[in-house]
Amino acid sequence: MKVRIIGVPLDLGSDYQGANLGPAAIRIAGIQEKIEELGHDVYDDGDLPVPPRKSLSIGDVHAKFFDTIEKVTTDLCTRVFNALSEHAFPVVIGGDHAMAIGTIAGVSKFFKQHRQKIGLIWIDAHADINTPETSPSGNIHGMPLATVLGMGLPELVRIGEPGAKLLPEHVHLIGIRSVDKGEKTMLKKMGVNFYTMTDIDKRGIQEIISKAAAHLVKSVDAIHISLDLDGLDPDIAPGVATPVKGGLDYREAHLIMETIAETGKLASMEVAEHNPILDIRNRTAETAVELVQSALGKRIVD
Ligand SMILES: [Mn+2]
Repeated sequence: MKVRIIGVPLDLGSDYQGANLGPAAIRIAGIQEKIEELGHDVYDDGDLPVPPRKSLSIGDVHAKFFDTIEKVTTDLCTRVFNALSEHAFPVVIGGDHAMAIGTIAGVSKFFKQHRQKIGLIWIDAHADINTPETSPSGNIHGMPLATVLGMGLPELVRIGEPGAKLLPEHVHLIGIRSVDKGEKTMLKKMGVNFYTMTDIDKRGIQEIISKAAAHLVKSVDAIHISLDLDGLDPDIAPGVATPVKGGLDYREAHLIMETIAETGKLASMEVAEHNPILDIRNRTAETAVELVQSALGKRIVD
């Protein structure tokens, strides 16, 4: 398989600086070589241009830096669409999670063109389903799931194509443990499938991800994984802006990747929120690379 790595050095979606260094740290952890080890042809497209924070004004305090985020995610949408059009598997490395607006717009645009439906596995400590009206911080990295479902800032919702990029019932949100008040209402109203850490404690990740995978296999044509590294436990992924205790452990996260890989429908993947400033000896980037390997077919015994 042909794989394209697309770097998105974006940290404008968060108040905390440093996620713009994420792509570099993930490359240092060997993402290209580790994917090549699995027998894939890997092309690194380098990083998308993102202007420095100091050259910009915040703009709307309810959706900070939205005009620049609009430009970057529009660019990303095109890159992801082009990669899929040449039968490559895009691996998008970030960068804060606002980038998912562009990645998913590109994936959606490509599969809609072929009259195919997409499903989404979204791993996160947070629900990312705020809108400018509900967000306590105005940080767009807390809004991407709402945006791809067609809710929130019109300038971001219309990226790629107007409106929602997929159906809420085709979203499986896994690992949440820090959800804002407005988001709780939104999650239930939208009808997204979600699994809190309590659900995972009670039912086990194996049951949850097997059922989610089986559901997507019968209802969609292609699956995208949006992996926010803060969905993982801070012990294995300390390098994130908004860590929350009690996350997915190392093997739980790998089982999610392995199970989705086994569906044969995984079409694209992104890894968001790595902040090397906060990391410990690049541990988070290494974890991220290992999870990408599992998603792309690595098995303990082949
Ligand atoms: Mn997130």
